Order: sequence, then C-alpha cells, then structure tokens
Amino acid sequence: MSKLQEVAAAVEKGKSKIVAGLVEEALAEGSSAVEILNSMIDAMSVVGEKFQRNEIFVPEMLVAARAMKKGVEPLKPLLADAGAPKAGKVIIGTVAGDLHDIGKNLVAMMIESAGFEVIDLGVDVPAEKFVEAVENDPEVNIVAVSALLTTTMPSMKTVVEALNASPARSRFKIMVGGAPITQEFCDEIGADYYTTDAASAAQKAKEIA
Ligand code: B1M
Repeated sequence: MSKLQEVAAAVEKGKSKIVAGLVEEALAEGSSAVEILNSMIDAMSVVGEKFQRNEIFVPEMLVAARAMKKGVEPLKPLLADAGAPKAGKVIIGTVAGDLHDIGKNLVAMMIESAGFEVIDLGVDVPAEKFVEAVENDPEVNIVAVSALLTTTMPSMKTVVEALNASPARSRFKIMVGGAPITQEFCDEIGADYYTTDAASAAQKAKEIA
C-alpha cells in the first residue's frame, strides 16, 4: 500500500491519532500537499458511498470527518500562498440546519491562502447572522455560503435573499457552493458565483475581489 493509500485508509477508518503522522510521512516521501488532500477527499467520497449503501452509519462518518480534519492540519501551511497581498475580506459559513464543515473549511483555507482575510461564521448559520456580519463590517467584499444537503438548499436560498435585500449589497459579491449546489441553482436563487471546489472558489474570489 502506498503512503497516499495509507492516508486515505486512515481517514476512511477514522483513525484520527495516526493520520497526521501518515500525512507527514507522505510529504517526506515526496507527495505534494494537493495530492495528499485529494486522497483524503476521495476517502470521504468512499465514506459517503458506504453510508448511502447502509454499510456504515453516522458515527463512522463522524470519526472519518474528525480524521480528515487532523490530516488537513499539517497541510495548511503548505497550501498557503505566503506573501500574497491582502485581496479582501470574506465571510464564510454553512447554512442553517447543516452541520457539514469539512468542505467549507477547505474553501476558507484556500481563500485565506489566496490572500484574503476570512471570517468563519461556522456551521448552522442563520440568514440574519450572515447579514449582520456583512453589514457590520464595511471591509467585507465577498460572502461565501456552503450547503451540503439537498434539504438545506432552501436555507441557502433564504440566506441569498436576505443578503440581496441588504442595503450594503452593492459592496459585496455572493459565492455559493457545496455538493448539491449547481450553477442553475445559483442563478435561480440570485447568488453571483458558483464554484465546484475549494481551489476554484479561491480562484474565483481572486478574480472578483
Ligand atoms: Co453527511 N451527508 N449527513 N455527515 N456526509 C452527506 C453530505 C451525504 C451525501 C452522504 C450520503 O448519503 N452519501 C448525505 C446528503 C444527501 C443529500 O442531501 N442528498 C448526508 C446526510 C444524509 C447526512 C445526515 C442527514 C445523516 C443522518 O443524520 N441521517 C446528517 C445531517 C446532519 C446535518 O448537517 N444537519 C449528516 C451528518 C454528517 C456528519 C456530522 C456525520 C459528517 C459531517 C462532519 C463535518 O463536516 N464536520 C458527515 C459527513 C462526513 C458526510 C460525507 C461522508 C462527507 C462530507 C465531506 O466532508 N466531504 C458526505 C458524503 C460525501 O460528500 N461524499 C455526507 C469532503 C469535502 C471535502 O467535500 O463537503 O463536498 P464537500 O466540499 C467540497 C465541495 O462541495 C466544495 O468544495 C469542497 C472542497 O473541494 N464546496 C464549496 C463546499 N462548500 C463550498 C462553498 C463554495 C464553493 C465550493 O463557495 C462558497
């Protein structure tokens, strides 16, 4: 088994205690931070597929998520684009009713790495909190909204509608993303930009800031 496969297996099995060490070893063996990150993202997809087939349940998903978080830690400084000029200020959060934060955290990390200051509102964030955060900070130029469940897509719509009604609307752009989100849905709810993954979200943020 290659080191990358060992990292993926550790995430899949939720082995939080060993995953960071394996990531360090993979780096020492020459794997890039992006390769290692992708192996962990693939592992989470496998976890999701097993959950869908009822082969594993929520507790197993949770431990896999914890393991992935541990594995991402040593990669953070390597993915950071040190010395990039301050590109702007971004508010990010996962919508109300949704507790998934791995993807949102990766998006936050990549956007931060692209030179932005990031204010992370966390998970299960109601629309009012997004609005309050952007209205209270005139430096914010992007609001990034994540949703991972089809059942929380309506919450994303609520957030975007509330942001669109804000008197501060002209000074910020709204970016949306997450597994069930599409360009069509982005257009339908009146958000500005949809991106599929953390790297393209950071790229888009740089383009529009
Ligand atoms: Co949940 N879960 N989960 N879960 N979970 C999914 C999403 C699911 C697809 C699993 C499945 O059935 N195959 C399914 C959703 C089905 C659907 O809606 N159609 C599901 C379900 C059903 C549930 C529960 C309802 C289960 C239950 O209780 N019966 C429950 C809901 C809880 C809630 O939120 N209210 C639940 C709970 C959980 C845990 C808490 C156990 C845990 C989350 C832990 C955590 O995040 N801290 C969990 C996990 C781990 C998953 C899976 C396995 C992995 C998610 C993940 O982290 N992926 C997931 C299956 C899967 O995704 N394959 C699943 C890795 C991550 C890097 O990818 O989050 O997609 P992702 O982020 C990507 C892109 O989406 C994008 O960039 C990221 C990185 O490239 N992106 C953006 C994300 N946000 C973006 C924002 C942007 C741009 C891009 O711009 C602003």
